[in-house]
Amino acid sequence: MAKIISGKEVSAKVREQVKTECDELKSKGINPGLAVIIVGDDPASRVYVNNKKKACADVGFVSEEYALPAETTQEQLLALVEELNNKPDINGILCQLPLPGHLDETAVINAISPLKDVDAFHPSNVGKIMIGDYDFLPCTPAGVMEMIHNEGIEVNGKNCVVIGRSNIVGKPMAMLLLHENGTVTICHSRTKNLKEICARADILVAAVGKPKFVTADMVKEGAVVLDVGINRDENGKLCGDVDFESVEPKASYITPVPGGVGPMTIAMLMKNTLKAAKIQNGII
Ligand code: BQF
Repeated sequence: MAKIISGKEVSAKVREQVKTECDELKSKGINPGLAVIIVGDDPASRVYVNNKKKACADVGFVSEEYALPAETTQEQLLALVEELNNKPDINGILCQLPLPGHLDETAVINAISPLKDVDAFHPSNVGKIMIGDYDFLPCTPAGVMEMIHNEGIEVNGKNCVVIGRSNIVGKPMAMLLLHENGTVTICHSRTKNLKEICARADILVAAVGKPKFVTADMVKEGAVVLDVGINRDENGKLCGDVDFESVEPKASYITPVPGGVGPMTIAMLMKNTLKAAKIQNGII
């Protein structure tokens, strides 16, 4: 029987902390502001952007949404980013991904000022994470670490397995676990003996993007299982990368979907935006 780590609860705690600090900034005349760019009308992106705007309102940030039509050109998008880079009342900028196919995501990420890059996708921020001397952490891996810390789970010396090698989740996740002295293995679509490698993990992070990919036979008795997946199952129901029903009895800790890592991602975005406001105002 696993302890189910509630991302709802842990994220509420983080947001409460951010709100308190936001109030302090406001008393000094500083109003943290986040700009969210969304291009086109992908329904999942719309939900995510709404979640971010709501979280901003909850903690007391100003949020500005820039909803651009799907036909927006690269030049128009880059011009908006440049305008926001130069807007003093905007501390954080994020461009909701994925972008429509004709737009160059890398070019957009590179155009965002690293000081306002609250997703931590800019190569300068990615590089800082690699070294371990960073201002911003990517929100999803940071959210997973926050859950681990909140439970008092020790990473030092543990076998950590991350399934998935994306720049947004898998790679930075592995780096954060490494910084805490985990022995880290990254698995991906070409990995041989994936099941065996996963079954050796003390801490298993699933960021595959396939519904119920991680089954009980891939999980060691007493493992900590963190599910980053947001998928729809055969009935259209939201589900993770982990087959929760079968894995839960074997795990010591497990995160649910929904209500697990997802809400943490949003909370960590708030934390990054607060930090951006502090840095830009010379407070840290
Ligand atoms: C929950 C995201 C894939 C690709 C781009 C709460 C979110 C999701 C789930 C959310 C995600 C996933 C976000 C829950 C933001 C997480 O209750 O389980 C919140 O809003 N997320 C994103 O911005 O871009 C993505 C997943």
